[in-house]
Amino acid sequence: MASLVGGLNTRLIGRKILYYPVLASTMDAARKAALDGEAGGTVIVAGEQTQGRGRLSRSWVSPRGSIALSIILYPEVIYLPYLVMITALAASAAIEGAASLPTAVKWPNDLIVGGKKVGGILIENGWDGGVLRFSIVGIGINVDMEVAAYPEIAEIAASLRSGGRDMRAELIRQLLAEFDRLYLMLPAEGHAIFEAWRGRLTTLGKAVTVVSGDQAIEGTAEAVDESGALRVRKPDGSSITVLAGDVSLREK
Ligand code: BT5
Repeated sequence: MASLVGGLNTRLIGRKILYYPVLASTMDAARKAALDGEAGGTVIVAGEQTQGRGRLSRSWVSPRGSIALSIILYPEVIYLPYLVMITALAASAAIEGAASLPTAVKWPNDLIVGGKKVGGILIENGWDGGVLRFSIVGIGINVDMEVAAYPEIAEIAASLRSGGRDMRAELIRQLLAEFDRLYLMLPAEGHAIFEAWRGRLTTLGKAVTVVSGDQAIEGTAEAVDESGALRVRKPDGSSITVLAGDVSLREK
């Protein structure tokens, strides 16, 4: 992991990086570490995950070579809406920097290259009564993954290609550096972060289907607000506001 830490000159994020060749999920390892009082900004990296997960108990394909990491944070509650925005901005900038590929963000948490999903973001918070104890920010990015080998995602996913160099380390370095920079701008610069995130979204103006449980609602993605929620205008003129944790979105 020395090559990962080398050159990383951050103030908070990645001051400590713990690398595990195999984990069930970096989310669980990070949660346990947070409960044990691990320092804020510590990053848990897995060489591969055997039970990587997405939102709503979906599974995340996370073989060797891909990026799977979780960042332990102890944020103020008012920071929470910005975490997914910061993560999306940092990850997309890092993909553009390390892989030289234009990267978009599909609301709420998909990293998109060439119209396909190359990465995803998962944020889990630890609450104690009404008190926020910690947040775990998880990021998965496909590197040198043979997407066709995984039928369940073959149609929707894509992978970055390292071309023999250590792209994974470079990408993680850039991601953590940018995350550090943005996170330390909170709370004062929250609005600027929101504006930058909104500018990266491919979703706005598109026809979408919002899927929640067995319900599917069609409409046009109209706007996002600073809480991160998406407003969808339905054909009858009424609108609904949906929160990131709860729904899937299909863009047409
Ligand atoms: C996400 O969930 O996109 C969040 C993924 C977060 C993964 C990271 S890896 C490090 C940390 N540790 C973990 O255990 N998780 C985090 P969601 O929006 O629910 O999307 C999940 C859906 O994406 C699945 O149902 C599949 O359709 C698809 N999918 C699964 N694996 C994929 C992959 N490797 N690439 C692209 N799409 C994938």
